[in-house]
Amino acid sequence: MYEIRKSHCSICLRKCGIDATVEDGILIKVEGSQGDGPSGGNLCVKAFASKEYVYREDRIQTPLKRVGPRGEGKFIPISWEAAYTEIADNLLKIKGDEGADTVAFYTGYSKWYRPYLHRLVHSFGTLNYGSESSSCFQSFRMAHLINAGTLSEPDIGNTELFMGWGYNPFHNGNCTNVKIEEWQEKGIHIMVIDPRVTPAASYADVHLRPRVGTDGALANFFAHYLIENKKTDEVYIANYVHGYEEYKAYVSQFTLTATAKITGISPEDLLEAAKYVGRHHKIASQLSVAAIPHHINGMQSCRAILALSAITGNFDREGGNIPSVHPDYDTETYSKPRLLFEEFINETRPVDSKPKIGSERFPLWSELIEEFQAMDLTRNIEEGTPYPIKALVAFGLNSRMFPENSKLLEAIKKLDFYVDVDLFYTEAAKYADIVLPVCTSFERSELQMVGPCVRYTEPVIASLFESKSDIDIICDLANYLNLDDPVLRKGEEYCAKYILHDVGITLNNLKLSPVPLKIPGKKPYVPGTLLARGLKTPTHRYELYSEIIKKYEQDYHLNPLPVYYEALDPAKAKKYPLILTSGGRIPQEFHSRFQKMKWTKLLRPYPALDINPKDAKQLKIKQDEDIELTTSIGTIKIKANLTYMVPENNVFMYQDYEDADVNNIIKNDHLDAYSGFPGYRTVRCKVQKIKKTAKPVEKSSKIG
Ligand SMILES: Nc1nc2c(c(=O)[nH]1)N[C@H]1C(S)=C(S)[C@@H](COP(=O)(O)OP(=O)(O)OC[C@H]3O[C@@H](n4cnc5c(=O)[nH]c(N)nc54)[C@H](O)[C@@H]3O)O[C@H]1N2
Ligand SMILES: Nc1nc2c(c(=O)[nH]1)N[C@H]1C(S)=C(S)[C@@H](COP(=O)(O)OP(=O)(O)OC[C@H]3O[C@@H](n4cnc5c(=O)[nH]c(N)nc54)[C@H](O)[C@@H]3O)O[C@H]1N2
Ligand code: SF4
Ligand SMILES: [Mo]
Repeated sequence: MYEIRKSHCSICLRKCGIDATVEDGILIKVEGSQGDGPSGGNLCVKAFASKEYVYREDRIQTPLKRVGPRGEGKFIPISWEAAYTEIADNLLKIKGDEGADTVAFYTGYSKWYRPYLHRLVHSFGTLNYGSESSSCFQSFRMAHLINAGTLSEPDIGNTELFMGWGYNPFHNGNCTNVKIEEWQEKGIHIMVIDPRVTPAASYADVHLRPRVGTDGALANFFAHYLIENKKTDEVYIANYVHGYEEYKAYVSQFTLTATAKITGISPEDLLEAAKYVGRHHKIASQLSVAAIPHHINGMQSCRAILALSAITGNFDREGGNIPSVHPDYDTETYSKPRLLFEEFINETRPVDSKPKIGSERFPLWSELIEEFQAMDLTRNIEEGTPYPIKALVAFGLNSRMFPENSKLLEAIKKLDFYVDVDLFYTEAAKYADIVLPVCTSFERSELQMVGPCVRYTEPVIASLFESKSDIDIICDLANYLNLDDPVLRKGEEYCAKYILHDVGITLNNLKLSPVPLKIPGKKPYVPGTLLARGLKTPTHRYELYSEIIKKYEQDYHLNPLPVYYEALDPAKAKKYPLILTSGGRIPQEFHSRFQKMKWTKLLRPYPALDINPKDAKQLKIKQDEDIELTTSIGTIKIKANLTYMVPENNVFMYQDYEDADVNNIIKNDHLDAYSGFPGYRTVRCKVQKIKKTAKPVEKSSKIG
């Protein structure tokens, strides 16, 4: 007997609805769920691989206790009771001896349990909660907060020109929001700014291909052109913008000639593009939360791009960039009623904690972001300053996402105690004292926002082996640690009811509904509201000159204007003539998670470096040939993929390959001083074919 049950995909953020076919307690098929979630019943290749994902052979089956040296991977299975007791004993001892702040809590990409983990960290008594967002999204958010005090998103449906900076939705979540054809039918013009030729670029009316990491210069050039040619909105600027004169003076250096030299785009194309932008009034911009910030000038480039919406009068205006409704942030702009995630997280926030990890090195990050900057973790453990981290509790730590990750693993060896909670038996798990097994979205309950709706999915199969849901583990830990947190200690459903408190939907309503329920009485945001009320910046205006950054100008040499500076790593250009850009998404991979998936691996079975055929010809490299990719700190072996999609002198590859770990050859101090983000996408390198060494002639032992 089979049954179709409602579930959802939890691989990426989009939470596409799934109709799961289950037979005798086994997941046998997944299909998109019509009318559930933004995908409208579509699923991408990753969700279609759900069955293999759920039943992957390397899933952790029971709690484990390490018995060999860290990293060797020798464990014995133990009971949940024994694992929890050991964790609680160790963490409470470290807290008692050294203070709660010496325990760091970390989460990898998964977002669904984050408010619960964040609350646990607060209840434990520290602010040392960090995540993969030290390399994703938050730098983009910082730029928004600095400029406008809030996140914003493009109002594409009402715009005249959509500018997509590092925009290729076909590869990052393709089953959902690719509406380019619809927009074009409505007469919306599209400009894509991407060094590569991509599916999205192929639709663009204008495709600009700047050298990677030079978007800030391009944006400042557009600003200079618009100002010079009186294409700005002077009334808007006078009423709502701060620092315009300083900005105007600064961007004047981005002349046609200077910008052509920086970006590699010809002066003629630059001028054409600027004129094209200037012909439009309503302009909406979207920028990648990864590709633009993943340079050491990334935060300021985001600011420079966003600034265009202020000088053209497009911020908080219909058809421009509208303050956005992010469920986890921006309580002010998030239209009510809403889920109480923010209150849930902050109710137990400690008041007398030490500054978060990375505060001394990245004070701007520390002021704006509610997390520690994880790119400072390795240094902190090694140097023990300003105070030492003694223990790490990680939910899904994929060490391979960190630059020079072998150093992170070495540092982890020095910790007094380390717990890792994951689905799979990863490299980082091998270093843990205790490893806990979690289950997939098909095996757990979960409350979540899906656009303007809320949904509660329940398990469609029993959790495999002895695995548990992350939230159950977090609530159990609150009990074993004897925390003064009655909410968390009452378990997942009680917490869900707390979070739902204000929206007029009960948990029972949700359990009975096959589709997500719209939050009643939720009012859509009216553009202009925030401008009229005054922005949440120090001057209550849109800050082209940032009063927040000004505080760090003298001691940290941070610049309050959206300045452009070179992003390439300073290795010698002569020795490393090519630029390495690692990270462009490929549809069938998802960071570390699909590396061992046989089905999706069929689409690209081995790690490959995309290289322009002209560069390949010069290097005498052929398609699929084995090559070496070398940076100033190391070499990996990989196969060549010859493609005109990538520009000359610039090689691209995806990250997270076990046998070709690109992040391990990127220096861990190649970081953005404003955000702490790694410069994954502007690294000097060289490529060469692997010289076939002649096989040594074996000496015969029988000398005749
Ligand atoms: N299939 C799949 N989907 C994913 C993920 C995944 O791993 N696999 N990861 C998820 C995550 S965590 C994230 S953050 C998002 C990221 O998703 P995206 O924001 O789409 O990021 P990328 O695909 O890395 O880059 C988008 C485009 O930016 C271009 N680009 C690279 N460098 C530059 C630059 O300096 N300037 C400009 N203008 N363009 C540049 C690239 O060529 C690429 O075409 O995807 C999410 N979705
Ligand atoms: N070179 C380069 N490096 C990059 C990037 C790049 O573009 N280029 N992108 C950066 C970005 S944007 C991101 S977001 C990061 C990727 O962020 P990562 O954190 O590296 O992402 P994943 O590998 O998807 O997941 C991390 C771990 O979580 C585990 N996991 C999966 N689901 C769950 C769950 O429900 N519970 C628990 N406890 N664990 C779970 C996975 O098995 C994995 O071990 O990589 C960053 N690194
Ligand atoms: S876009 Fe793909 S991976 Fe992301 S939730 Fe939807 S089906 Fe899953
Ligand atoms: Mo990301």
